[in-house]
Amino acid sequence: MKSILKIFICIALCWLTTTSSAFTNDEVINRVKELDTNKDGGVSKAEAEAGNALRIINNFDKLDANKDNKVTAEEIEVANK
Ligand SMILES: [Ca+2]
Ligand SMILES: [Ca+2]
Repeated sequence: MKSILKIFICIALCWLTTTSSAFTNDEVINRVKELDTNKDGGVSKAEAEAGNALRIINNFDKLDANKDNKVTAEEIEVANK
């Protein structure tokens, strides 16, 4: 009975870690589109805050590789690698 519980916990942990890791490209693109309310192709800090995108807000300076004050899907993908 105990070993079954262990296996179950292991599966649950594995599932959690894989799903909470990097988004797939499609998810990133869709998320950026959703957040990019002025449709300039990138997410500004204000847009990230409006959409409550904590991952982007917390890592904004790191994600914005070309320092144009907006984060594009490409920049997020590069940072995820
Ligand atoms: Ca924008
Ligand atoms: Ca940028």
